[in-house]
Amino acid sequence: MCRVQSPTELAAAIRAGDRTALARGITLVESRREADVATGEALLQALLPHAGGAMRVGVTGAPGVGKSTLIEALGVRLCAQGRKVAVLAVDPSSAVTGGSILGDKTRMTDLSRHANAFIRPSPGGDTLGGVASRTREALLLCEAAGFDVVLVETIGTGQSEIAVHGMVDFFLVLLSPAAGDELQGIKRGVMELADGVLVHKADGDLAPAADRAAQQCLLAMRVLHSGDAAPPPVVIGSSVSGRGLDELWRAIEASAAAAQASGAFTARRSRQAAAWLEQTVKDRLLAEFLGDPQLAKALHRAEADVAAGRALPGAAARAVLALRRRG
Ligand SMILES: Nc1nc2c(ncn2[C@@H]2O[C@H](COP(=O)(O)OP(=O)(O)OP(=O)(O)O)[C@@H](O)[C@H]2O)c(=O)[nH]1
Ligand SMILES: [Mg+2]
Repeated sequence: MCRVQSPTELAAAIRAGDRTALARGITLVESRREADVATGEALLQALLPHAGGAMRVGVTGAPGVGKSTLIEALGVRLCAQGRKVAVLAVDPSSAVTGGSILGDKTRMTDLSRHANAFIRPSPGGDTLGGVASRTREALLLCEAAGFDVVLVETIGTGQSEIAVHGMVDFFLVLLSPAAGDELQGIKRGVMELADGVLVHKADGDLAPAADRAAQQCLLAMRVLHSGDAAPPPVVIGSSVSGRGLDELWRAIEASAAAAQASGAFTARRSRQAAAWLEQTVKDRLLAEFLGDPQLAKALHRAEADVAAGRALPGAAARAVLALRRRG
């Protein structure tokens, strides 16, 4: 039986650790139905004072590098230590299909069975901005529900990495053992964002290559962070053998402790909140703009003119925006 709950009742149930209420709350804030938007915002407002208490860790890396496997292995360890672990994902492809990646959920079977774990696949959305925004809100809800670790997996590459970096306290980049040979090819931007690197799959035949890759990565990180007191940690590990996983978590905690002591932790979260506000304003302005059929048509026409070389982008943009002011 599903009774209709007010945002206050739902907030209380979420804070009391009711998983069904948490899942329902996340569905509510993910919803784009007109009727749900105000209720979702009221729920977030009620829970915001109780959010913020988790260690937020983003996990990124090339497809197949083992992000989901690591999250599961790390998650199971943390749960066994009595931590409450939530797993979220940012999947830009779900923005296109409107669906969500369930493969990760089915793969994290051990973790999903654990009483201390909560796994939520990526929300659907119109844009990456929409998906990222909903994941942030889900993250806040998980914190209010008492989860003390939130692990966020980036699915796919590119923009989702930036989006996840903008919502976590520690951004972990996974490299494959073959990365030693390919380090040049790895996007410098992602390595610059890294708060730490795990050279993954360091087991069996891959172990020697992983050691070499870690050496090269360490050198690269020293160059990238030559102005910093210390370069981000580079750990060698395997989610299959468990090698390096405790070391990895200790490195993450040490980094968070240092950032907390220096004030960088709070400053980063403040910056992220401000950037989120700005992004939301931009997204809503654009949605509002494109929601007007006449403006959308004018924009399409302008795009065709610019593409065909009949108009200059700056002048065409000004002309389209002028229509909005008149309207
Ligand atoms: N040898 C070895 N294989 C691993 C390890 N971790 C993951 N794998 C394997 O690597 C493959 C990909 O693992 P996933 O965890 O799905 O990788 P992912 O990065 O989440 O992949 P996408 O989400 O599709 O980008 C699977 O076949 C895993 O079994 C590891 O530590 N050692
Ligand atoms: Mg995965």
